[in-house]
Amino acid sequence: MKVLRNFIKKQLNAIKAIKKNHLVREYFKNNTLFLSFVVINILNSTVLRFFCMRSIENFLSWKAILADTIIVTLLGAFGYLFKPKNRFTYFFSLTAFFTAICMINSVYYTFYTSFASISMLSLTQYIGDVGDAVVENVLQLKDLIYLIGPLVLIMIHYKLKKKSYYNKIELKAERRKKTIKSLSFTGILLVLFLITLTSLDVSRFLKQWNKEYVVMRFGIYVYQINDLVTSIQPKINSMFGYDKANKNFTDYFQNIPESAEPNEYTNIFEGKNVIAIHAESMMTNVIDLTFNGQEVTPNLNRLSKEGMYFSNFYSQVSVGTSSDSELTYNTSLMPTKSGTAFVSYSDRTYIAIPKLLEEKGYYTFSMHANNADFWNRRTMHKNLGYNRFYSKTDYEVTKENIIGLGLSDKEFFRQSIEKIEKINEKKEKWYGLLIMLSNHTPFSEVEKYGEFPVDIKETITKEDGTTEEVIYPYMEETKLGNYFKSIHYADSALGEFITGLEEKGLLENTVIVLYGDHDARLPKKEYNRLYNYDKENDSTLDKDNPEYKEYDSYQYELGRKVPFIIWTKDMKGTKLNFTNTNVMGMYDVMPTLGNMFGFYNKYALGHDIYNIKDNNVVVFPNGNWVNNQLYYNSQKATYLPLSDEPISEETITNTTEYANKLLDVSNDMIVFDLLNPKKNVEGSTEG
Ligand code: GP9
Ligand code: MN
Repeated sequence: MKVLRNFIKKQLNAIKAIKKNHLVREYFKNNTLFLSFVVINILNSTVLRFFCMRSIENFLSWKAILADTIIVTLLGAFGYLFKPKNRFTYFFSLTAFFTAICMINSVYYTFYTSFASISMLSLTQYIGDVGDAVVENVLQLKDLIYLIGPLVLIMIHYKLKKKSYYNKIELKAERRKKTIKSLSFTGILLVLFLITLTSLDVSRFLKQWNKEYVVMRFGIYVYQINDLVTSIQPKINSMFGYDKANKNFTDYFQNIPESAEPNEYTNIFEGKNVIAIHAESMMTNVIDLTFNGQEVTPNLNRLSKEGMYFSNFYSQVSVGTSSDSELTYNTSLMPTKSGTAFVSYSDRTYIAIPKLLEEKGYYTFSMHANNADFWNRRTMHKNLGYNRFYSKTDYEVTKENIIGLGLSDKEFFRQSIEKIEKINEKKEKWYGLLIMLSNHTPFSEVEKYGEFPVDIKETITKEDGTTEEVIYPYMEETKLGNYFKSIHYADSALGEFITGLEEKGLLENTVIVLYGDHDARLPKKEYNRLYNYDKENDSTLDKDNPEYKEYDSYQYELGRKVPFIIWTKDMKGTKLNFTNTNVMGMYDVMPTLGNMFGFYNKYALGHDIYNIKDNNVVVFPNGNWVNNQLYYNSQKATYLPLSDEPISEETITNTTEYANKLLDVSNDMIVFDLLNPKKNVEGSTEG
């Protein structure tokens, strides 16, 4: 009986399979054109990834293939709305469009090791610069490979025509049904795709600047659509409200003087060369921190003690992290409220440190051994006025000298010195911004940082007089512990850099300016362990323990301080060698340095710290602010007093209003391009 039942079951399954196969075959036969269209365009996108990112996991990335399928079937589905005889024109036009996207990106990638953006193409200077080169490059065979797709589609079309494929009559209802069926299939794929997205995928997709990642996970077609939306968004934002924005802007700056108010630091560095160091994730809390008597950052400590050190300095970044910090440092403006200035508003006019120094006869350059399109720096550095941006392709990067995101800081600095030496030979005065990279989250390549234990070693004397070494793990194997190892490496790179510059005589007439770009972005509990370690139990002290140091969200937020140092080799022991403890923000750098080097930007949002002194307020992009008296959390409308001075409600209200106004004006200046002299007379840099 059982045998018979199994036999019948098997036969039924076989019939089902045949029927299924038959259906599949039928489907293929009736939809040859649509399927060819789908396959051709997915293949083209895959070929593009193959030429650009030659690892199997990249070009055969199933997420990208799925995303390509979604876009192609989504648009393809509407082809069924046409009568069969007109469908080829629709599918072919789409294929031509998709092929063009692949070809343009293929050519672009050869030049820039990145993918094309519509917003960049709208920059005429860009087209001028690469125009000839593009024409030459188009002749490369690999960029023509994509044409095979449309050619194959034409061939299929003629074959089908011969077989009278287009002769059948389809009623409107049938055509609509087919469209809905294909759209439903796309919908299922879309759900599948969405549920597999990680938060990193989503965040990178929204920010769009890590183009390789977006193409790898979302395919070239989704990338290009996303790029179109991100390029249009700033235009839409700036369509309404110009008059109001312009009025607020004019009001805000009407009482600001036309030139700097002099103080005892005016022009002290005029004519000197500058090396500005953008220290990735460097925080103030590492200064003077030791483990087992070893300094975490001996070189940073030395610079802070020999130079002018600002110990109460804050970075003011938003989602644009490194790029926001570069924006605020260079222009004294705040990050934008939506998008990031570097990516969404790279075509706006900025008054920036390099531009103003160039006007004073400086040669200006920036150096960063990462992909030039990271954070859209290629475009933005040019816009900010850097005469030359040395990026990854200007450096020798081998497998052995990579840490984290790219070239190790030690190697970066070593190769940069060679470049600076050449610049120094040719240029009379120069200013360079060097952006470090190795000390970047997740700080996991511990083996590459060199030995730096972050445990506690104690020698105990036993009753019999013998000694024993006890080791408590403390920060070992923690994220913050790894951060200390990483920053120890970065600090050692910094030390080698200073020595290297000295050896080449490049410190003689040079001012070093160093800023931490933002905090290490590590969870609060990591700091709790650092400050409240219970070594006996290898855990964190209880809150009711008398030794327990409060580390709540206020301490955490204030603990995000980063160092800012101005140093020259002969500053030690002079009147410039001291620690300034007044609260100061990244937006105060431009006015403070401006006074020292002799340049001025009326439209800076920060202040020269030596004019504003202890009256300063640092506004954060989320509306929180801090001054010497208190830290105000505007979201919760609560504050933490920082001094014994009484605080009035009125001061809080007025300062919060000031903070909001400043953020609005800053955002408007960027979004409405108010510093563009062509659009706005008030914003002219002349006069
Ligand atoms: C990338 C580097 C890091 O080149 O500057 O950027 P971040 O992740 O810190 O914004
Ligand atoms: Mn950074």
